[in-house]
Amino acid sequence: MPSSRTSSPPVALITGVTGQDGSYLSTLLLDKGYVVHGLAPTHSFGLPVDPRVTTHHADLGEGTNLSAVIDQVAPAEVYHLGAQSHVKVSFELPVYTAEVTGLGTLRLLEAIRHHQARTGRQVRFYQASSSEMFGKAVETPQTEQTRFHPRSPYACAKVYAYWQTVNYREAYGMFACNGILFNHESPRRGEAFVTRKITRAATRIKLGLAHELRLGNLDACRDWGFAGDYVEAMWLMLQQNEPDDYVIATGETHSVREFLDEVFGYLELDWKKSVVIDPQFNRPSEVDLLRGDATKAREKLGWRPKVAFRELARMMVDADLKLAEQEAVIEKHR
Ligand code: F7E
Repeated sequence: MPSSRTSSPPVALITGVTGQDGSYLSTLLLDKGYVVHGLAPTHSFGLPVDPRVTTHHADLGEGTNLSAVIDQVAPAEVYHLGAQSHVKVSFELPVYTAEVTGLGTLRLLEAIRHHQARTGRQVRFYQASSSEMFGKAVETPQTEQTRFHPRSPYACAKVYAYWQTVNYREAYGMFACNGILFNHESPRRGEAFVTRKITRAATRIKLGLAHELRLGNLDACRDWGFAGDYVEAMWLMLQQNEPDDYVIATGETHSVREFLDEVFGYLELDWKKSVVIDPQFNRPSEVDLLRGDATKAREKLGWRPKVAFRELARMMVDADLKLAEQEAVIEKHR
């Protein structure tokens, strides 16, 4: 495999290391014997980083510091996961989202291109592309061939970053891949995303710590997989002989309502008694239905999702129940 060509351990750099995917990917790479470096913005309030990861504070909004980190770390592989990744927030901060999620990718690609030119060393690049690029999807299921129709400033920024990644591959022969990942969740998912918002609230309701859950559109359908499975696909893409783009998905779609059924049902609760529909959580333009076809990843990477919808929902509930129990103890001693 390319990463183990030399006898010294391979070096990887992960942007967005404090996020859900950064956290799972750090563990995966450390377990494989990599030396892992992570990029975290100075203002990050993300997850704790594994102490074996060397963290660098650099910002995707500024190119000079990215170049300095690339030169210092000299990574064999860069996993670009950093972004302003919340779709609803991108409607409120469209320019910031374009700067970080769109231009941030270009800044990083430029830093890598110059580093390669100076040192003659190849850097393999993974771009966290998103199913949101399909947006108002022209066909279902979506594949690598499906035309993009982005429906948010976030999705537009991701389309830009996708094409820059393809362009650097074609123009400069860079080993650059797009992983078009459909929604992927876990107990480490941020609480502003709908799955985790639901599992946090439902478990708190179960223990009497909360009584209400305010949500937007319950009819939206997503192809939800487990983040731990998806980071493995990222790594596999960078171990191939040729760079390419891959859809990563489960092939199943479920509505937010179905996720509520699953979570509250598992807790033996009726969500209709607690959920309040609140228009403030609606988006100006919604993505109604996403379902991915990961045939190419299965055939070329040998990748398959291991965790199914029900198992994923239950895994998240079990973890959040423990969190809620701790909160209940603190509450009791107040
Ligand atoms: O929303 C609906 C909402 O914010 C899912 C990001 O990781 O995956 C994620 O984007 C659906 C939407 O994820 C609430 O309208 C209803 O239809 O969990 P979400 P997302 O927008 O699909 C893709 C692949 C990415 O790349 C993104 O970075 O749920 N929904 N009520 C709600 N959503 C939220 N957040 N909060 C609600 O109260």
